[in-house]
Amino acid sequence: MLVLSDIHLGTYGCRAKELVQYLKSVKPSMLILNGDIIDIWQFSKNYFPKSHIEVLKQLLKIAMSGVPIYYVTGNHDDALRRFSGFSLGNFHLVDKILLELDGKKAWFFHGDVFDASIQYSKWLAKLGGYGYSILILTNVLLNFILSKLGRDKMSFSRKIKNNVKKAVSYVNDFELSAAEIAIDRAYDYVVCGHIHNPQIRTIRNQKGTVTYLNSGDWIEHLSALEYRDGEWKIFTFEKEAVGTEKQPEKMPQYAPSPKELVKRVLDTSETVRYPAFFSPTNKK
Ligand SMILES: [Mn+2]
Repeated sequence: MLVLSDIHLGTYGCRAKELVQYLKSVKPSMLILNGDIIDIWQFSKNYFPKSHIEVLKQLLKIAMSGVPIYYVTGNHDDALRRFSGFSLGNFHLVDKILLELDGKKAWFFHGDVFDASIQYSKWLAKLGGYGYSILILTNVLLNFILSKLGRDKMSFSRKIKNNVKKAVSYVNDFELSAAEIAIDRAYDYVVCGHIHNPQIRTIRNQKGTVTYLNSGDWIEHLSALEYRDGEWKIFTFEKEAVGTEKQPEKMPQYAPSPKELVKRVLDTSETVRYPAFFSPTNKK
């Protein structure tokens, strides 16, 4: 079984080429996509390069081969949540999975349910790479106004630094929250994504023990969770092996020119026959 999360297709940070290489190298018996696969928040129709389409192609290939796929919704693809429960063949769209895994109970969900400050981070995330410069500019402007009003200056960046300190404890709080509920419910494994922090860790409290797992992400850690013969393992892509490309990829040309479209529509070189594949007389 393979667990992937936080791929963030459609964003500049997504390391799609490496992921394609990884997907080509594995043959999972089951695939769990644990949220934030296609980044619908930050999705821009101006950025969806070939390698991102290739990721979708590889996922489709796995689906077509009959492997059960569970797409667990995350906060960056929360637009899909209104379709939760949708199934098509071996593909299932869900908000969580309870899985019996070699006699043990495993609980999979993305993890943004713990994120109380989600609205704030959503706002910051949308600003993306420009976020910091916009922040500084706003700060300069604000301090100008404050000084005109004869009031004290404020520092946004100090506030952000404090937030980074908080972020460290946030990861720990997240892991403990997930583990605590999982222990209460007597699960053996709790598997999340969301915080971009690959992890396999045993967490204990007065009530019991659970194994907390996180599949990490494909922006920074290039990681996945692999389960085989009762054993969990974190896979990490060797970045050195591929050579990182800094240059943004060229976009494929989607839309044909009007002239090209006319040529395509009038083209007679291919004919589709009906009935072709589904007629019993055509069966060998
Ligand atoms: Mn997330």
